Amino acid sequence: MIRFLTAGESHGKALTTIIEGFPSNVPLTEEYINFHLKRRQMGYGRGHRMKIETDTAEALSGIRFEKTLGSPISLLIKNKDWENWTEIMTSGKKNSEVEKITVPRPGHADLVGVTKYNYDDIRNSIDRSSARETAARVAACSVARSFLEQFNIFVGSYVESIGGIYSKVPYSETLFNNEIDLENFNAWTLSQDADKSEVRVFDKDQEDEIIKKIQLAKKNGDTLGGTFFVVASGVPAGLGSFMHYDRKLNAELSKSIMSINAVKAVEIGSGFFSADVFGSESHDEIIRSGNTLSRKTNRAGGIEGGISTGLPIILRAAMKPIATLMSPIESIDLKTMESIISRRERSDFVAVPACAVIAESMMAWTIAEFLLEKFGGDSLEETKNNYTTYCNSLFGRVENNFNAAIKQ
Ligand code: EPS
Repeated sequence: MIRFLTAGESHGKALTTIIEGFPSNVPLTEEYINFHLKRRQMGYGRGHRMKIETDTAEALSGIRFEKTLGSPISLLIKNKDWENWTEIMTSGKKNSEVEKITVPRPGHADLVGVTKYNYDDIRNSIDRSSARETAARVAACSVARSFLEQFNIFVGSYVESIGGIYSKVPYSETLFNNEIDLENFNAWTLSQDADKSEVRVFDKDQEDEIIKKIQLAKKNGDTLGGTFFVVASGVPAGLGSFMHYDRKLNAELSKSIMSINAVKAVEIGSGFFSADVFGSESHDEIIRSGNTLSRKTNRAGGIEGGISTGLPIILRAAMKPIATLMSPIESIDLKTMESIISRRERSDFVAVPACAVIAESMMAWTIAEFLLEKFGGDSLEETKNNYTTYCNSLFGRVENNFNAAIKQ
């Protein structure tokens, strides 16, 4: 029902996105989009490019008087760096002085790109496969975020580890054990806290250790990856389905996070841990909480049978180290087919904090997709009516269908 496309090369004129399918009357401003774009640019260990750019989206269509029109929304993010690349990235004639890149960086999309697209210059691979494209995604997904906020659905994230440095007090336990005030929990507060740290962690000692490790990586011309959590609160029970593989919320969420550059693993709830323990230690006991049904714990990460349970959605992902190394490793020069030390290219040393922000955006998009699939609507008001009717009858339905004799 909703979709977006992005276009743009990292060192081209601009990035653009077209977003289609959102109902009318969703509040949306350029400031709101730019706020999230700015968050994507932050984090200790980013490269020089982030000093050049101040990513801002210009709304070209689909928004009037700070509300969506229901028409396609198009956004433009200009690349300030373009002025330094006009010769190299021109859509016009090639200047014979522009050198071809012939040495692929291990771990990047350079070699697979030239092989698949029959390029004679690795620059063609580099520029579209660059994580710069995620700026357009964050802009596009801001529409989904703003839409979800109308339903009290919030998404937040924090970094769990960088370079193998974890906190001694893992916050994820609080989430899995439901040690939060579920009624009032707002996942955005996780981001608000995380954003106070240069590496988006909650633990000051861990932050210090991580920064030291990033400094070491920089000194050695090396890079680091890490893990992060993305959490959504306020998601009603009943999004997704077990009826078919591509209707499962967990499957689609994994796909959207896996689509982010350098993400190599995604886990829902206590994922890999649950593979090591007894069922009795893994599953969440069902309890009555007031007039609703809930779970004692949330190891399932808010999804059972591909359907949201009404508890926070908890997703964890791993990002591999950035592939561009300032002390490069071995590769092959495609011009000579001889072994050679790979080439340098300006890049980040660490981008895990930014990756978590991008993952928030992608999670928001996927949840918005499922919400709209379930509740439909051409205007925000229509979607809200459908949503409210459903939510009001949600738990009454179980009681009625099973003739529950409720002991007060
Ligand atoms: C990025 C822009 C890029 C890189 C980084 C992310 O800018 P440039 O290539 O001009 O330095 O800093 O891209 C990668 C890490 C990558 O591997 O492609 C951005 O806007 O996020």
